[in-house]
Parts: sequence; C-alpha cells; structure tokens
Amino acid sequence: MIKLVSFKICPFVQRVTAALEAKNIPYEIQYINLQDKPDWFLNISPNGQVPVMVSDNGTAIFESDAIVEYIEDEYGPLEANISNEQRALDRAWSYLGTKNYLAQCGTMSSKDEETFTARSQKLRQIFSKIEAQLSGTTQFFKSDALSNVDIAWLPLLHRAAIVKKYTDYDFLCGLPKAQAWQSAVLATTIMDNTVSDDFEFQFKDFYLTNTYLANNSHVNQPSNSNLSACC
Ligand SMILES: N[C@@H](CCC(=O)N[C@@H](CS)C(=O)NCC(=O)O)C(=O)O
Repeated sequence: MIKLVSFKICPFVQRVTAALEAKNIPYEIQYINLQDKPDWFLNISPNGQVPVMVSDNGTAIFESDAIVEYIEDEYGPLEANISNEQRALDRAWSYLGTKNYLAQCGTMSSKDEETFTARSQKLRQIFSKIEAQLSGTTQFFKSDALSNVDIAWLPLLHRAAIVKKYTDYDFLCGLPKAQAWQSAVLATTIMDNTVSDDFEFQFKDFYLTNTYLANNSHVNQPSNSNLSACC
C-alpha cells in the first residue's frame, strides 16, 4: 500500500491526501516530527520536507507537485477528456494556490498588526483573482465536479474557514463567489479524511495561540470589502 510521510498541519500534505481521497486510493500515513527528523526520512527526502510518498514499488517520491502528477499518471485523471490546454490552465490555477500555502501560513503566524496587515493584503490580491475567475454558477472552480484546482485550493479554503470560526477574521470577506466555493469544497465527502482527527486542535495550537490573530479576535477586515456582505 502507498505510504505518505506527513506532518499534521502541512498544507502540501493535505493537497496530496485530498488527491488520494478524491480517487479513493488506499494509503497509510506516517507522521514525523519536523523538529527532529528521523534518519530514515532524511535518507528518502532530498529536500528534507514532507510530503514524501512511498509508492507500491517502494519508490520514494518527494515534492507535492510531482506526487499529485504521479497520482494522475498512475491511477488516472480525476477528470476525463481534458485538453492539453485546459490541463495546463488547471495546473496554472493550482500552482497559484499552492504557491500561496506558505503565504497563508506566514499571515496566520504574524505576531503584530503591521506584519499581519501587510501579509494579509498580499493574500487578498490572490483571493480577489479567484473571485474574478469564478463563474458563481457552478459549485466548484470549473464545474459541478471536483477538479485538481479544487484539490489544490482545498488546504487554503479549509484554513481560512477555521480562522474565521475562531477569530471572525475572514480571508474571503467581501468575496461572495469565493465564499460559496469554499462552502462547497468544505462540504465534500472527502474533506474530513484529508486531515487527522485532531487537526483543528493542532492547527489552533500552532496558529491561533500567541499570534496577532489569536490576540485580536475581531481583527480588521480588508478596508475595501463590503463587511455587511460577509461578516
Ligand atoms: N515544495 C515542497 C514544500 C513542502 C513543505 O514546505 N513542507 C514543510 C511542511 S508544510 C516541511 O516539510 N518543512 C520542513 C523543512 O522545510 O525543514 C512541496 O511542495 O512538497
């Protein structure tokens, strides 16, 4: 069986578990402590990072982009009959999401208002691009069927929902199509299985303890947003 080496609150891992869950592929997870990486892990992970997927053949594959592409190549695409052009576009929108995982982590980790505001504004620009791209007429990014783009953005949307639940800060404030998309993605049957049972506890412990978000449960929403539409 496939083995996934993981860290509980890593968004790159969650993208991979979402891709596996979406295709109903069985796998086992091994969690490691990133502060004290075991030698066996360092021997199979050239970048020293999770996720690493060990395939059925025992091959260790690193870098989440490569892992997600391997899942498609090995187990078949999530969507059939995608043109090369559309696949390239899907990858581009996916990369826009994954390239902002660390930006969201950094924003949530901010210790003071100035840092939080600067970082959240950058992230806001990205979510605004998404708002402009969404049609508002389908459940998911492109249609009513889950695609790779939804899978790539799922960790960002999930974290935004938890932050909103505990702090009232909404990364998607004033972006109604993105909010509807977030709700649809979070309501999918795969969602719960993309993280461990104690994910929310671990997430809160890391990002919502002793951070600007944690200490300011009513942090300012983006100044150009329509507060009444969302908060
Ligand atoms: N480019 C990598 C990024 C993965 C990554 O940043 N993983 C983090 C956890 S979320 C990690 O392992 N950090 C430990 C380290 O960099 O030493 C990928 O897409 O797989």
